[in-house]
Amino acid sequence: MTTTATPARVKSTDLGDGVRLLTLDNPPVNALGYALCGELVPLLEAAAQDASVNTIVFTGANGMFSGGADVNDFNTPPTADTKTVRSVIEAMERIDKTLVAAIDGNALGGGYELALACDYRIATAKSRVGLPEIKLGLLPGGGGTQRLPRLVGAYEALQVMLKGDLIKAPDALAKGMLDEVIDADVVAAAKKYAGKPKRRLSERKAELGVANLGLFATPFVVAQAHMMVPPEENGGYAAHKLIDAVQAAIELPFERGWAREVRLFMELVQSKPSAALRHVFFAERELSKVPGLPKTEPVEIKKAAVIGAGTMGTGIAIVFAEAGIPVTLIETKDEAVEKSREMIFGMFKYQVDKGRLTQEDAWKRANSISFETDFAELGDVDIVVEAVFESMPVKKEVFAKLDAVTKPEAILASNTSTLDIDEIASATKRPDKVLGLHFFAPANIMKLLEIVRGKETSPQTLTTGIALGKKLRKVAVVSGNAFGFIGNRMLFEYEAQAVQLAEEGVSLARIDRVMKQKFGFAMGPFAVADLSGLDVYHFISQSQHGQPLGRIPIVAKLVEQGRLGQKSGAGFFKYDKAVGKGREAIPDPEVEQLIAQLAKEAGIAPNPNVSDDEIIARCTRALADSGAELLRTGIALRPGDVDIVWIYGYGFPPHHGGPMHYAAEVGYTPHGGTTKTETKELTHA
Ligand code: T1G
Repeated sequence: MTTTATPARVKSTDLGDGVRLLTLDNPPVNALGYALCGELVPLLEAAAQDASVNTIVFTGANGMFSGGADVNDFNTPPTADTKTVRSVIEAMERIDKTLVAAIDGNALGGGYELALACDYRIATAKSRVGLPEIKLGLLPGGGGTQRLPRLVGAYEALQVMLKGDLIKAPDALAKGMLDEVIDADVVAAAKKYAGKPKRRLSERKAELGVANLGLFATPFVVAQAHMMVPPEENGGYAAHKLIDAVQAAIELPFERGWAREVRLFMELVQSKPSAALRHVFFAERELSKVPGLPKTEPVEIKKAAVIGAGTMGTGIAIVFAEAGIPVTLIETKDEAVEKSREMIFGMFKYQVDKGRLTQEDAWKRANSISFETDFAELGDVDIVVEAVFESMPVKKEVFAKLDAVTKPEAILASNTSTLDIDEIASATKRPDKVLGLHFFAPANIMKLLEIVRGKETSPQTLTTGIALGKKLRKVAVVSGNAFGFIGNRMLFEYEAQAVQLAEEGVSLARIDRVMKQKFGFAMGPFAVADLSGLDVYHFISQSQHGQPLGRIPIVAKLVEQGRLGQKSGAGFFKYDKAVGKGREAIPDPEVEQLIAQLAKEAGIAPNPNVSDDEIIARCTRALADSGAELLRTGIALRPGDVDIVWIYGYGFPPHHGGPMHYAAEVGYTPHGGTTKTETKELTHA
């Protein structure tokens, strides 16, 4: 039986003049997995023994240097003889020859740590370097916490590693993270360093890198850093360990600092926050894989249109413009057009002020948004996104008109957040070209996009929606067509549970404080309700045969009193323009009394002394039960999809991994559902 040998993951070639080139070749990102490291260490040892070699150059194939260690490996702890990134870097440290990193593409995590173990680092201008391990709940475990402070100073190193950003080569050069940035063949440029003197960072002392504060420098900088990051139990676990590792780089000899890094890394890699963040990393990359979706080419979107220049419609138009897709905004009311123009130019001016866009690019993008009043102008657009009032008759009228004026292959999308895509599609002769594109407000800021597949949405239309989501730089999740799709369906259950706790006598402020400060949500449930608008909840419960949020009609009562939330100055909480610009939630005794009275009338037994943990359990179980129902009915494809919706759309703390991951982590099995990874064909409830 012929065994096909696995292609080598590291290619070794001699460039002459004593230079050996080692090329990392492990598509798609040259991840430094155990297997690759197992090939690399012997090649390093061979080069070290080879008297004809005086310099080793490292580079990467596949347009990439290396995306770092293979994140999959962290679930299988290495055995004594497994070769890891650390083994590679220790082998490099022992080599008494010149080591040069020739970077073309991304050099991240262990990839950049490999470069740090070299004597010289050269990169092409398009390359990016960085140590993003913090985003996985880890710290650089290949010597990065010890070498980077020795290269750029501890203060700068902390900024780089605590943010975990990918740094463009010119900026990295300015920081001292690279020695040269070129726009030519980086391996040829690296050859020029052949035979140059060794200069290992492990032999240097780490400077603090801030204005000399004398004796108090290190304790002061370390204490400052600890204060700047969230508490360990609330998303800051890895950050505090990272700071400890950098403190060791300042205070201890290299070998002892390295040993401390190894110990702290092992703690983190086995931690729940890191398991959660690694789950999020892979779940996000699964989103675009729809089981059973036939492979088709997406339709090219060269021109778009948005119907309705309200806040959402304008935000959506901005998203298209930022992706370089010209867009026509259809709006009949002059004052709406004026407001929309202001929002557009204000947004692009902000980008220029923040240095994210040049004046010229901002001008080009802003002017790629045109305004029209007549649908007749839409004859050549490739996609239309409808963003008009949330009313089925209004939407069906718009879709009928679009069906008549746009070219037959144009895709017609609705931004509806709750209405039935199939019914909307029935207003057209092209239901195969209709889908939902549910943006989250503000559309040009929020990353989440729900792509809602109707019964007759064709594979090509869905594939185009997914490709468009990527182009618009959104985190796009495919949903089946049912009330509330994924996010809002679960939000309804979550808010209902919060209301039930309030009915039992737990104060709104305490519920919000527990879910925000203790559990880590960006906002508490009642602040969220006030932000979205209680009239929206009231409208939804009316459209669900009047089912109130919770067991008492508190929302209906508040809406009756005109308490619509932040936008009306009062909702579950009060808001005062003089306090926090009218966005700070102020408890209102009137509301607490109204809830108590309604609960008494409904005969609900008071239970005000429920513990914080019980509040967290009840609210997170409501999410998991609802998510499991969406998985069981095929509205959501995978538990990871549900997790991503809630992290990106509703501020669920990423270090808890999302509602489904968190339920599995605490051992809660949702009613009638599952948290296991079961991918299903999308169905249509
Ligand atoms: N390990 C395993 N798989 C990875 C990977 C990694 N590090 N990076 C990417 N992939 C997979 C990804 O799952 C996807 O798989 C495919 O590659 C394309 O990825 C010891 C401990 C490099 C900027 O955090 O930021 O080093 O879906 O869609 O948009 O100190 O991937 O095709 O099956 O993201 O072009 C630190 C993580 C690791 C970088 C490319 N490194 N990766 O972006 O492609 S820990 C990171 C990225 C570490 C050491 C420590 C991005 C990218 P599939 P993609 P992309």
